[in-house]
Amino acid sequence: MRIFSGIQPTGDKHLGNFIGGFRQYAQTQELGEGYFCIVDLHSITVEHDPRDLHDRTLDLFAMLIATGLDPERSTVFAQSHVTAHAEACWLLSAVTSYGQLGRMTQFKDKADRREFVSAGLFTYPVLMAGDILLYQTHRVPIGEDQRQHLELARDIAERFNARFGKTFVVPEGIYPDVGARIMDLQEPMRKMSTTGGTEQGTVKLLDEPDTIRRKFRSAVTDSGREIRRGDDKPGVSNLIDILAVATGRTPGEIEVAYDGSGYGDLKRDVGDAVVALLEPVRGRYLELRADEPELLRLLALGADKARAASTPTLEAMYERMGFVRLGQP
Ligand code: AQP
Repeated sequence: MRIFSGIQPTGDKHLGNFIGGFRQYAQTQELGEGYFCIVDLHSITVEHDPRDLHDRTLDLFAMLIATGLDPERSTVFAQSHVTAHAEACWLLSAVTSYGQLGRMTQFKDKADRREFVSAGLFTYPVLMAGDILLYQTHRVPIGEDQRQHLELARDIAERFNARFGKTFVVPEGIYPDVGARIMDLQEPMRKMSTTGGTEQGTVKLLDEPDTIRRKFRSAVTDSGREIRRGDDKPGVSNLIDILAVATGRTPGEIEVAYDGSGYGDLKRDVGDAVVALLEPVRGRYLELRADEPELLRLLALGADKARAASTPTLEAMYERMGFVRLGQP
């Protein structure tokens, strides 16, 4: 089975990315042949600082290894090192509906928040579809926020297959049982996010332990005193989910364990559990990040493996669409 997922080297990575992304990558690499991509081409769809993109790409690569990916076993690489991704995006744009792209909620949210809306922000889901389809992917571990983009990738694969002959596996998403949508601690009606969240409500993977504890202590809770999940309790539900992920217990077990306790106890314990979860990651990350030549060696290894795996699919796309191919020189 082939597994693919991508993550952007934009902003500071946070607890939502850890639960919907990093943690799932390390788990799913055990299921088969894993491809994990730093989607740097996606990061230029909003205004970016070139120096920042460069450094954050290396930061993210170190973080992917620190959170459990094995670059010798899985293929861990940067999207811009494999030109097939940009080519596949253009070819697939021929079978992508303009109307469907305009209905993507992430596009609408991000476009609403800025004056300059790039064409890349609009076509981003086509690039993402190419990322996934190039590897004949069966499963895509992602958070709930990416569900709509994955549905679009499935539609694109089906449309291409119907029009030009079976070329792609139609991929399925894998979403975390608990924590598929981690919410901002200060505004629990919106997802924890690099660009759309609050500073105090976003727990960053590299925050100091005291900062993490403080952010949880000041988390917004709900009216009432009971520690239970429910639509009327978005803040407490979010804390229960986070504690469940950090301790390996179910949300139901946590509700029982905290019956009669106050919100203060819950917030303290979630903070401590998240510190315990992230502290070893932070240590490993700092060690890996200090050895840049080794990171570059591993990135080159990933790029070679990704090129070899994606070339046959790209060739099939060109041939089936009717392009003249020149064969091997
Ligand atoms: N709040 C979240 N809860 C659960 N999973 C999440 N993911 C992101 N936010 C949450 C998952 O993290 C993976 C990598 O995402 P990304 O960094 O490539 O892009 P994103 O989804 O756009 O993340 P951000 O930080 O929320 O960025 P912006 O600021 O662009 O909105 C994905 O699998 C995603 O589902």
